[in-house]
Amino acid sequence: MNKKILTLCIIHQHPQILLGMKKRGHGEGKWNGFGGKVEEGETIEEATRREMREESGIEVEKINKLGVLEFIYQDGSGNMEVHIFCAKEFTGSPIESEEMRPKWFHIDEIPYNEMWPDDKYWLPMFLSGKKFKGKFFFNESNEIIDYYLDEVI
Ligand code: 8OG
Repeated sequence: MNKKILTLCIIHQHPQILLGMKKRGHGEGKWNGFGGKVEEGETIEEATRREMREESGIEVEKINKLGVLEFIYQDGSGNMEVHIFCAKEFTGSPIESEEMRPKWFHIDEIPYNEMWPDDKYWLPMFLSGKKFKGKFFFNESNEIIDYYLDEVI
């Protein structure tokens, strides 16, 4: 089965991060960073900037890749490889799009219960600026049945 390549970008302006409430599609009802599928002819970095612009209205120039995670689903929806970037600076102001409603969260008040279940494992590494790679296996109810996560030195 073909693996989908996706991007995810979180703005980190300490002590806050910018998340968005996903209003439709895959991950609806969850807080997440901004991102989506890499299109043909586009680099992963170009896709990261485009998705950020389309979903939140802001422009990011300098982005730093902190993680690569693979998600394996048993429901047959296809495997994914998500490239996770941190941006510290941006231009413009976050605005609500058809896909996302942006909101700043203090890093002590991250809504893990309303996020993808894997996020509580890797987001602390992200917040401390560590690089990581990992793999998460989900059952048909989208619960994690196995995972590994390693810091990349
Ligand atoms: O294009 P689409 O809206 O389907 O993109 C899905 C977005 O969700 C993309 O940014 C990648 C991201 N994403 C997953 N799985 C997970 C996950 O388990 N945790 C987090 N934080 N993001 C995920 O597809």
